[in-house]
Amino acid sequence: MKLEIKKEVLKAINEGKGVVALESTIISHGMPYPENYAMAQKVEKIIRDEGAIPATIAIINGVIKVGLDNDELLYLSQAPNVLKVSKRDFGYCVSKKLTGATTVSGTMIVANLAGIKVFATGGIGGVHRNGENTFDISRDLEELASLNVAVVCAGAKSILDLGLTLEYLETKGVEVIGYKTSKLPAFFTKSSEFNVTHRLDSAKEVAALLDAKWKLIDGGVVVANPIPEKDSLDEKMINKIINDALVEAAEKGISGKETTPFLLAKVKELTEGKSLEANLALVYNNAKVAAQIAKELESVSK
Ligand code: PSU
Ligand code: MN
Repeated sequence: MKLEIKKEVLKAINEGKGVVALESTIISHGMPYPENYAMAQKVEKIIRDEGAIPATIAIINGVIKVGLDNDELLYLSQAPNVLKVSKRDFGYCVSKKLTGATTVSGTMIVANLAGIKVFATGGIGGVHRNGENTFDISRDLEELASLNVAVVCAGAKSILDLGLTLEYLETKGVEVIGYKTSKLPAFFTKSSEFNVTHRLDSAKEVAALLDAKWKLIDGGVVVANPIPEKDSLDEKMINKIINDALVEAAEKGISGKETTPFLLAKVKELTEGKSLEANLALVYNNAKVAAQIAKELESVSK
């Protein structure tokens, strides 16, 4: 695949400076305009404030971009019919010269080709509830299985089956690190009933783990960073809303790649915007930790 890497990003990669990849499905499908545009700019600023370089990844008119300028961010935030691009969509999107927003899996593929090791997002995809029957398992988990990219996220939403998601990640050999926690965060809430594989308490330790792992074996790492306490939502309220959203999705026969965007939009609607605020807070928190890890990696891998 041919990539167009923004100048400052390429320079940072070549000099071994900290770079943080950012996905774009969260912009096009995860949040409404104008909040999505403000979010996309603010995460980049947070990363810069930590001394690292942000690289938002997307496909603009068929060109795979690593690092977007402000006009491109704005375009992606407003453009109708932006394609949601996971691994299976690259050929179509590029050959038809379409605009596409990369999911966690799509972003990992591009980040890996560009040589970016750290990636910040909100939540990863996973095994959907009833996935044992529908086979609805996000491609995100396959890319985590094989690519040397660390994904800093707030765990996964309980629109998914978190237990099955962890089992799948274990089968695929993905280390799921709790950042200052032993419990898997559940996106809107700080924890779930599930344990992570290992807990680490600093960006330095995470960087050391990545370095040690990648000297031996290939594969992704999940850095599960809980939403800050003050921003987390009430667990009972959010669980009820997620259940209602799941019932509605089943009634409407939503399936395939529409499932996750449908559930996200429904949760947002039913929480009257509270979920959006929480979503923003956790993304900013993840960007900060990802930038710190990227900075620590600068010294560790020399
Ligand atoms: N979960 C969220 N917010 C998101 C997504 C997931 O809480 O924006 C997006 C990410 O881009 C993720 C994708 O990679 O949805 C997963 O989609 P699917 O379940 O269709 O694989
Ligand atoms: Mn799916």
